[in-house]
Amino acid sequence: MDGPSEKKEKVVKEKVVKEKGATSGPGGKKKKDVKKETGLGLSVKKDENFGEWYSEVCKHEMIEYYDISGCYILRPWSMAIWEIMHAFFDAELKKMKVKNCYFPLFVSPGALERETDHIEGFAPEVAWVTKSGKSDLEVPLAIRPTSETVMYPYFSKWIRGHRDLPLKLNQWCNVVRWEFSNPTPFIRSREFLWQEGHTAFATKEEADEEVLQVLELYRRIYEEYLAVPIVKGMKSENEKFAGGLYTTSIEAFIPNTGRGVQGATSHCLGQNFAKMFEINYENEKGETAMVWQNSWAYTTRTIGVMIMTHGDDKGLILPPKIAPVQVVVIPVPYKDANTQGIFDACSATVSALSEAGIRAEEDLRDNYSPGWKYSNWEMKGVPLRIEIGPRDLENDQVRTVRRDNGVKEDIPRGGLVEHVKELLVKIQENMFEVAKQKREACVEVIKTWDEFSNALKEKKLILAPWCDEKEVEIDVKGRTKGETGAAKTLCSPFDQPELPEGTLCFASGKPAKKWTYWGRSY
Ligand code: 87F
Repeated sequence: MDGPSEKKEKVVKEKVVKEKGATSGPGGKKKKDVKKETGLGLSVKKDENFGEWYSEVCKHEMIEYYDISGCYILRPWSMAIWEIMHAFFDAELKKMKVKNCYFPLFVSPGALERETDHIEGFAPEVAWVTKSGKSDLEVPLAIRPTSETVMYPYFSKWIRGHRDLPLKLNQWCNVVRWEFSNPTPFIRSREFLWQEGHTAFATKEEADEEVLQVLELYRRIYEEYLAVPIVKGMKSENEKFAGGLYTTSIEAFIPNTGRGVQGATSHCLGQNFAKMFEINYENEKGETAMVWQNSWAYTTRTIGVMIMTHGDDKGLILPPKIAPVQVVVIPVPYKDANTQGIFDACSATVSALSEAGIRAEEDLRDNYSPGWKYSNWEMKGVPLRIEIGPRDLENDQVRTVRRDNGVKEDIPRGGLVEHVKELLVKIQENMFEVAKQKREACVEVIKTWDEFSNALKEKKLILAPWCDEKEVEIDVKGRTKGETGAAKTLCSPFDQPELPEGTLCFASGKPAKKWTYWGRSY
């Protein structure tokens, strides 16, 4: 259903002239560059050069690279995805009676150093402001890498009696961690957006319950919204947040690179911070008691995991539930056709869909051919395209084209809204199922060191019986160190397969205590 080809050619030329004027001096552009600038297709395939593929997909309206390494501009298309996740999660937090707040960006050295144990390992990543204008600041200020040391002095001030508990706060903000390893848009950036929840309870039981309640919300973001399958589990001693008691996480897996990726974490901090920051209260018996605390976060990394999971050689594929535009309606006029009639049918379709709560948009631009528009919206990942041409107008129908599997259907215009609703649900489910099957195909259950080494070479998500000893994990890390990073534990899944009596640890030969996922990771 492409439009006339001369028109497409003309558009290509116009775009190139514009770009040339804006970005380069005299002299022609190479053919590949022309292709890129027009937005028609990617220059590399996902399976051939994953890194370059990912960067090209991100650069298509999600991200703009910035002149500071590791910092990226989130363009409206990715910001809109973040906002949809924000709306879901924020509403859930309100149901849990968590209150939003905002603490300052800057941390005084005194506050930061008050808690040395957990900060120690992270110190090289803390960015500092040392000057205002040309003069040195009297006291340099840290930029928050996380807000424990910012918030907890005030928890100590605000919590006095048992009636002040539980205290459940959340903030949506940016944080800065001056990473040195390989920056990647969304996945590892020096500044990123997140929500950080910090809560305090009278009892450990309440804290334990909330850890899992929040982890379940994180699972829902990944599985129900982003259509990314995850594993819920417990972090090892070596991988948990050092300042806390235990860390739970959800873990995703990227088949193309064979790497695990931590999707979000929910920590029980125990009473460690309460001790350091003197967060005490008077209990019902009039005695002084210490609070139990949790903290939990998910970040804009979610978007990167989703892109990596679903994208294909045509670009992004967005699950309907997080797509800023769920349906794009494109007119396909021919020279002698009733162009106005087609345009009106497009607008009427968008109105009907919008009224039903579907995020729909029309693309009536007259300086792009239908074919160019198809590619452009495919690249942006819009889950469903509706085409309306002269024949469709005549037959009172539209053509739907699914982004996830390319399936085309001609649908009568009566009943379209219901049909589109169903299609969006099907696309969402199919994307999750396909992603799950791809991940399942990567899981390898191993019993011995040799099997482990081979599975690692084959980029598998490894499930292994383990003795759960910190030294053994450190040893495995040492033995697998290479250019692509060492293997480590991802998590011990809550959903444990049976561990027969006498099963031995794959790495130490000691009795195994649990099944644990291992792999290289982001
Ligand atoms: C980098 C620099 C300084 C991670 C850091 O996961 C400090 C830190 O404390 C740091 N990188 N962390 C751990 C963050 C733990 C915790 N904070 C609240 C969370 C959830 C949200």
